Amino acid sequence: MDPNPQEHGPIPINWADDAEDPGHIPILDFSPYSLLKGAVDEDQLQPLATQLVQAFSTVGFVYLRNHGIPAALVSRTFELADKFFALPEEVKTKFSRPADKSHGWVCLERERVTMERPGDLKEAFNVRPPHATEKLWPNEEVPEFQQASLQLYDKCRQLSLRIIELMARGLNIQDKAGLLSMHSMIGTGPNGSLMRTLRYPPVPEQVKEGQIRCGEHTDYGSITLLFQDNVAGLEVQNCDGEYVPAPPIPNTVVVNIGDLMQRWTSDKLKSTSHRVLLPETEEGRKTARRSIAFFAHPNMDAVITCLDGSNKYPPITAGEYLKQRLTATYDVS
Ligand SMILES: O=C(O)CCC(=O)C(=O)O
Repeated sequence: MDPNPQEHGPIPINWADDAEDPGHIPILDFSPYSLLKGAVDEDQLQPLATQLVQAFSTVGFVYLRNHGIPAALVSRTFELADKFFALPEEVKTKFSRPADKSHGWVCLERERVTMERPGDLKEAFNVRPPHATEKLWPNEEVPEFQQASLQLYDKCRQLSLRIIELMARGLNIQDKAGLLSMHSMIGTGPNGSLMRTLRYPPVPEQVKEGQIRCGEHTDYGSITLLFQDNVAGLEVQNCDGEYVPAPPIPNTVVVNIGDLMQRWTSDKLKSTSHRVLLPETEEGRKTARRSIAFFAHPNMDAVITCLDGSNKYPPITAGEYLKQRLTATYDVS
């Protein structure tokens, strides 16, 4: 495997031009490349790769079944995150995300993912192993949270790499190993990949004008994995630009393309806008919603150069791109 493929110029790519607009979010069976699968049957991977690229080049989102991340680990992480979020504000503050790091607690309304709206009605606990010091884990208050979070982070890392590998196959990228090696430091080194447990509390009596649970946005990186609890709310823009529900489907993970991957593939794969509105019913407004998102990013020093050699976008390092996007999200004053 070439450790620095980005130094060797664009990776050749042959685009398939026959993708159809499915008009909804496809649900794909990932069992041929499940994390639980011992021996992989290569013949079964190509159809899955084609379906993935078809979905990502149209709606930009898929649901995957049979992905191999244990449901029990996801539920356990949700439960432990609930315990953390239930702690008093002054305790959670001890674990606040430092300004120069991505790991730690992010309080309600701290993030504004769209400039047109006030801060989101959500709180989050970010997990970014290279930025996590022991002091930033609530090990006394919620003893197993760190272990479960790190286990889930690693499963998400493994699944993301399998998805990226299949995308490279589906796109006919010759140097598939090169694309993968640009994600080699997820969780271990200079790489912006982040997992976050999210909690959208019951909607307060007073909300600011235009305030919702998570404003319209696209994700920044390569791909995102999203586990939803059983409370609806996620909406995804369809090919006509309308937001349509992406409801929770048990034992699936939602996967979508991020902006950097769209740029990398010269807009072949779509980074689609999504949001979480406030529930309309009184019952819904009293109910909290939870999700866990894993944002897979390339290594910070990976130079993102259009894979088709088109130079549609100038090369940029993943690190510089992430810095620009994070500054826009957090500098809300
Ligand atoms: O909670 C959700 O369903 C969506 C979260 C999301 O889009 C994000 O955190 O970027």
